[in-house]
Amino acid sequence: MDDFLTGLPEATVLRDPSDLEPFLRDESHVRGVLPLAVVKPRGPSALRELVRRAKAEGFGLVPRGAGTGKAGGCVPTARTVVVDLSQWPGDIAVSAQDLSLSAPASAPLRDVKAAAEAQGLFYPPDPNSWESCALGGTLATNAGGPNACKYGMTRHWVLAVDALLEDGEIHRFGISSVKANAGPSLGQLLIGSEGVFGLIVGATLRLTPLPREHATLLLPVRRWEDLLDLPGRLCAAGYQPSAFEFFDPAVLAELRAHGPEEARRLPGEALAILEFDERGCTAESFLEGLLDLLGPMAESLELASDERQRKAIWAVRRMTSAFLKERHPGKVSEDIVVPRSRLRAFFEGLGRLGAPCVTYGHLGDGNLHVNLLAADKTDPALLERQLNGLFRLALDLGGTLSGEHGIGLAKREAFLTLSDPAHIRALRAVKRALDPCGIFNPGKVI
Ligand code: 2HG
Ligand code: ZN
Repeated sequence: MDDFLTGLPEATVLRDPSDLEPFLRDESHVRGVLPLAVVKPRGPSALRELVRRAKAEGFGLVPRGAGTGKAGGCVPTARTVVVDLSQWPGDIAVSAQDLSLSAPASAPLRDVKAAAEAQGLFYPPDPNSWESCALGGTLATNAGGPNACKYGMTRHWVLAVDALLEDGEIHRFGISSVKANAGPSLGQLLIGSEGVFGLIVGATLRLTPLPREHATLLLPVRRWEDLLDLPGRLCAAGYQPSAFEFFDPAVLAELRAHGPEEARRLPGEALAILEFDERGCTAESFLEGLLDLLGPMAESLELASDERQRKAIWAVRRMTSAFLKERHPGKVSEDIVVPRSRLRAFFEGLGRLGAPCVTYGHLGDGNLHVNLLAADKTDPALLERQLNGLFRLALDLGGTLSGEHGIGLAKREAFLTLSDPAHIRALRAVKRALDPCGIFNPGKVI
């Protein structure tokens, strides 16, 4: 077993425990165990050999992008090798004619978005980590962000997937067109599978013309409950914000008291950030219609007057997760979803649950980051009850326990316990069919 990785072609292999240490974590609260090794493949022969040796020696393969995941999907479990795809080769190529972009898993998401923009095109998925994450990680986790409330999740922007399967070869699922209907989509099955069916090494993505206008609004409110019906009311009136974020009073107060300079000026008891990006959204007529709809809430509305202001608003929103983590290192952050029509019922239920928590996030699509700030100081059995109560509440309201971060290790127990058993049986049957030797990301999700 000692030399099970000797002579691996086209790969860098790390074995020294001090080199392995940084791979034990992602950006969740979960910590993995020391892997047998970290392998950085640079070509198909490395993957072919890894699969062969994983089967022969009985170790698992844990995919890793930039390690910015929020559910522990890429942290190593027992007897695994981390497959760090950061050196996987390939270029980013845009086809303006096909409105598509192909890129390797190693491509930074920020470069993918920039390559599209350079041609006047837009790749909307925008997880909070978009400036530091790798495309591969966003595909494996089906990442989402503020723009999901208009544009949907990563999976809605993937035309084709290149993935390593258990035969040791890379296969392509999908084509460079939105119309492809030859049987059920294995590509879509792989997106968001967190590497349990195979490893995604690249993809062809769908693009759309780049929005040329943005209306970015700060909407402070005196009674924060007033925000809760607004996402639904906007939609029902034909408005579709490209982002609708919010801070509850506790998060806003903490940002204002201890956050960066720009956060200290934030108004309101609670605050929403609303953004529109359709043509004409900066025209007076559009804004007047919106003011009408907002009624008295519009009194203290602030419109970002230029791109600098818009960026400053987003900078505060984007740093909120890291800011709270720094102030409350032992916190646990969740990302439940409820349909936007059930937001009010959700917060009523959350109050009844009595778990000490603060909330911010993607109000526009009902995806809420409920943070238990003192999780590390809470009795583990009580914490588990609080989290299960939160998940059950979301499920009872027709929602789910993860909107964008995935299941990984962090939510595995809850996912297995709270899901329809038929769902888990079906997923496990697929797992057995695609990964009969159990080499792909063992111990995760299912
Ligand atoms: C965000 O929306 C991210 O800021 C991170 O999804 C959320 O850390 C979190 O809870
Ligand atoms: Zn989020």
